[in-house]
Amino acid sequence: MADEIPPNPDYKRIATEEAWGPPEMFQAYERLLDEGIDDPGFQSLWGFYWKHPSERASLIRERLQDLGERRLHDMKVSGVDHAVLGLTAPGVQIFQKDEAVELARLSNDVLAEACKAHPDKYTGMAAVAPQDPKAAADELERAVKTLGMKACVINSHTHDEYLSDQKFWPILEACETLDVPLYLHPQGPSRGLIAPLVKAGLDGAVFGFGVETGFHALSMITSGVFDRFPKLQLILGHMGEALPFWLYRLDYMHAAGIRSKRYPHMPELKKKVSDYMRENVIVTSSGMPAEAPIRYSQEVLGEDRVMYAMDYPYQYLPEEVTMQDNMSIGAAAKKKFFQTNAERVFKIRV
Ligand code: 1DF
Ligand code: MN
Repeated sequence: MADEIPPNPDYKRIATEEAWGPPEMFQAYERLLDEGIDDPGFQSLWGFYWKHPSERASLIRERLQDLGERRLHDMKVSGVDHAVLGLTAPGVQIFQKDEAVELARLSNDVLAEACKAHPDKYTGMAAVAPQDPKAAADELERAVKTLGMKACVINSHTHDEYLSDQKFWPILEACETLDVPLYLHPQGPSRGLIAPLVKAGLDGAVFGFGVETGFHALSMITSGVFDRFPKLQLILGHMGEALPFWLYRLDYMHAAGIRSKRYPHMPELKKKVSDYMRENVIVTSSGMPAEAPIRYSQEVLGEDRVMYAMDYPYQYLPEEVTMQDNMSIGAAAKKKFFQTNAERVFKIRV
């Protein structure tokens, strides 16, 4: 095995998009697959990871379900000091309402136990069932106030519906009131987006996740979510699902569309799209350990809005930690990237 990556004397490494899941949820995934569930994104993703004999699929099945020695060992090997954990995609969002609500509670209880057993190693993000927005808001409150969770994670669309839809806004209101960020994590593209992507083999993390989740985040901005909830902080993985690269065009074309009233239902916003990106969005380097997009995002969003993430176990490559250690950015910016931005965003001290 490769040498262990030693601790860095200048900063702790806090990985902010680390995935896990309880056996109970995966058993329920298996049942959905065996029933032949009509959901192309889920079939593509979990038909592979749960059923496939390849080394990648079996390692991921095992690693996801471990919140103990194996995960802690892998963190040590890769020099990750602390992991912010979220229920893997699509979490409970694939189930019907009652099962989703129940499994969200179970997941949060299990994750809270692990965080309590290893407070120096783990921080938890709460899973919720958007299928029942009121129950989701209540569960988030329970998870934050009694289980000590520090964020809410939602794995993009829920049965093809997006958080731009006001029926979900009680969840966003709860995030704002409880003062916890919302990690909008990818899952497979919704029914209306996915067909050509699956056909090309590009619906997954390779590209389709970003299409789905970048669109989702943008539609939250353009539907006025952040005018209604100005303090809400949205975390996006994968270098902001490419949105930072688009800022100029988004500002120009969004304003042009509004000016000409092309879509009568589209609201005028108080600010430019890029203003919300700079005031309400934080991005992480999950899956994107490359220096150029990290530096670019720091430049356009600010050094306080770019955080490190590994995306264990989907992209468990210790050498990617070294790549990011070695970036030619200043010591202060690097400490923000690896440590202090995450400490501020999740209100933790590592
Ligand atoms: C994959 C990637 C799967 C990510 C994930 O959850 C995930 C993958 C199911 O490689 O299929 O979280 N990711 O965030 O890049
Ligand atoms: Mn991920």
